[in-house]
Amino acid sequence: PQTIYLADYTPPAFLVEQVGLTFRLDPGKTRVISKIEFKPNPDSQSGEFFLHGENLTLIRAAINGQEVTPEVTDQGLTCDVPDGPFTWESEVEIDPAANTALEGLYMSNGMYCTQCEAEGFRKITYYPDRPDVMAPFTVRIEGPEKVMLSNGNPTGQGDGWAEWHDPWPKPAYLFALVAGDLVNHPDRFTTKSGREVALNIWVRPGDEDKCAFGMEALKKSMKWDEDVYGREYDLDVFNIVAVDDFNMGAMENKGLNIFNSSCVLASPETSTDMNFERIEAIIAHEYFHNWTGNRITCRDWFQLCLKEGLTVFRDAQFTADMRSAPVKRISDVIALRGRQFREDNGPLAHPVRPDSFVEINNFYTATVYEKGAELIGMLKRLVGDDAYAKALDLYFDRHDGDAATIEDWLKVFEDTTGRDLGQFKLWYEQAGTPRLSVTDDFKDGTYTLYFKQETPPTPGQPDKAPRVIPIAVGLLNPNGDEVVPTTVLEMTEAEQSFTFDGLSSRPVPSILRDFSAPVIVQRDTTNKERAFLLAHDTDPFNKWEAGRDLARDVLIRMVRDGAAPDSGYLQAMHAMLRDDTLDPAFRALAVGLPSQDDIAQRLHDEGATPDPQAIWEAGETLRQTLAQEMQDTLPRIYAQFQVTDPYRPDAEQSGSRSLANATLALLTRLDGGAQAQRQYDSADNMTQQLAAWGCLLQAGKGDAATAAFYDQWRHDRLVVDKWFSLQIVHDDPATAVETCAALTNHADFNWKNPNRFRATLGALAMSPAAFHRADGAGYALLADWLIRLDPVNPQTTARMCTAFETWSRYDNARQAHARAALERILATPGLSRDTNEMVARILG
Ligand code: B3K
Ligand code: ZN
Repeated sequence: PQTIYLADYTPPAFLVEQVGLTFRLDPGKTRVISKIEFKPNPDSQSGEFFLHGENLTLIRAAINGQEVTPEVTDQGLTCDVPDGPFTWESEVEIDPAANTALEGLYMSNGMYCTQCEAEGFRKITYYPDRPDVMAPFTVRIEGPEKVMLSNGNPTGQGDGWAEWHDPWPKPAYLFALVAGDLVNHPDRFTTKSGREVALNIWVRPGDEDKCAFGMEALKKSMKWDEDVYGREYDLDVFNIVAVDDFNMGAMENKGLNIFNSSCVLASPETSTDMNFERIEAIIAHEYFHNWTGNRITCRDWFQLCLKEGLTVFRDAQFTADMRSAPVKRISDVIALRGRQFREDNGPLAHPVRPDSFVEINNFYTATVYEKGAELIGMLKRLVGDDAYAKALDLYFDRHDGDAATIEDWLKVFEDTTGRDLGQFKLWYEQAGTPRLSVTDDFKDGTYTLYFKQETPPTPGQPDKAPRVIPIAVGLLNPNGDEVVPTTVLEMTEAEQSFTFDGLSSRPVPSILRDFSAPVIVQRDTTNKERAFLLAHDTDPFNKWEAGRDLARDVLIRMVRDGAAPDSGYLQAMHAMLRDDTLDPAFRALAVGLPSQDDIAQRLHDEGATPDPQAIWEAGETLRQTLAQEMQDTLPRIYAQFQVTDPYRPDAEQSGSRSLANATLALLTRLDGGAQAQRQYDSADNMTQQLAAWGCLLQAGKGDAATAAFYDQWRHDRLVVDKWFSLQIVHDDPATAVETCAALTNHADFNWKNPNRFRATLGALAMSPAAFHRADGAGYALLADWLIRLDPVNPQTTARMCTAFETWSRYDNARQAHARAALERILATPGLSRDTNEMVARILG
């Protein structure tokens, strides 16, 4: 397979003025007729006319009305073309029904649907399928379907046809078409300048009652982007479609967002509070792409973080505004550590802006998305809120209609602030998570913080230059008062110190407040100091972080030294849980433990070989001990945070439920599941029902609820996904592999549906002690299924290979099992480019 390099970028030889497409829909034989106005690109020297095309049957091609016979390969076609502008026409046949890869035009439950990002449009027709070729599209769809949608505004429809026109020039990856027997949930929005926009969520008949929440989220997003970024919607309609078979969460096609049904359909009975929050965030994310991604797109796929990092940052700001900012920040950092730090510290580490790839679909990663968003947050912190707002205005002004680069992005900040962002750019170019070690010193009223930054080598990047790191710091008096409020220290050297004068006593530092940079802080400190910060820090993030550090330290001592759970930690947690001045959602987060994966990574960093089973057991023991420590408090908190009002998925109610359910999980360790069973029996919403069932499973008392849950929900595919996944996640790691294997034999295990596959095999991959079982059974089962799925759906297969990315942390026997599984995948004849690249990188 060929490697593509950022350094090899050249501008397109031809630009497109207009695209006209006609689709004659037929499941096995869809005809796509294109008429495209090309003109030579004055910025290109090449002159070669090349159109991408894959799995297309070319019926006919013409230039300026004259039939031509292009040279066709399995990648595309070339053809002699006249000087100057010309009209290209082609007719191709494609087979949507056979398209199980879910890329290009495919079918899901009898409905036609497209997914073109990153390079799926070339499976629909011959086209320069690259994001720097932007054009207005006119689309005609012919077929018997009741509803036929494409991008832009509707321009006409009749018996068996519909026409759409999208006036905004767009790259082909934003093209979309949907056709099927769909029903809509309609609404309206009036933009700030008075444009009336018709809004619709399109779903399969029967799902109409699950659209209201998504619609509210859409309207809030539209309003928020006007208020906060001054960005208004620019078409007369905005359509969202829910589809069951989808490789990822959702897609921001211009005016026609397509969603995995799990990321838009919601009802209190079938969706948890977390589902609601995620749906709101994803709807916002895709909507925000209209400006950051669509109006301003990426020059090439190396610039993916230009749209994704910025849009994740914007959706996080939105959620923080709609809900609780500290809770959102803490949850995001938990996710960042769980997925991005893990990636950044393993064989798949790559820069936020990669400089090469084999298959671009393999780079829709936590690094591009979540670390990409962290970089925007750092930039904002460095230049300040006002300069950030000005820079964004300039970005939208200067680059509207462009296919832009990270250089363009940084330049608007440089032009706004006069700052040189050369060093900041390293964050886009260097992979790896910097380690920030901190020591301090107090003398004659002066407190000094010494910082040292170091980034471990990552694949292809042995040496790293120091980066600019915004370190938000506050200082507390020993009595708990804040003596120095949050100050951003700007570290630019490999080693650097900062002083604070005029202090009467040695302060306690609160470092990296609000998680001001995606780094790992290393500091020798005491659990006494951590408990002090947990009690007194004014920064909610660091308050939570202090508890997390404590828990991590306790767990590591338990695993490494066989120590007993530390009583200081237990008391601090107990005090925190009882503190009614604290937000319940915060308390629920604070009482949680660091992930097993996090502990494994820390042990590995210390040079130890982590034992996944021992880590799991330590977590169990610690939870049991916490439950005993808090046994008098748990029933009170559980009762206090029962919600009696009608269900609302807002921050307030979901915060109460999350604390009550965190308490229930601990209570279950004391009462063997009695309370959980009562909650299960009386639950009238999925949050309560699922939490209770999870507790019962954990306690080994789940059998009756497992059967009842299935009977109740077997008709609802999204709930059945939960049914598959929870049985594995809450199983004993000794048997979870067998549970997973048995579920793959269940009649409802439709493995070609990505949601169901992820609910089952993905659940195993997310359970470290089970997946990394000493006998290699977890590795073998996943490898079996990845080998089976690869020819059907390479994208989902490749993505799930990341389960193996930590394999080299473990002992020799486990490594040998993992290597055998990976080599078995790699040796599969006809393995996709996607999976081949992933496994080869993981093996290193
Ligand atoms: N841009 C899409 C992701 C496309 C993934 C292609 N393999 C969704 C999003 O980030 O909003
Ligand atoms: Zn996105």
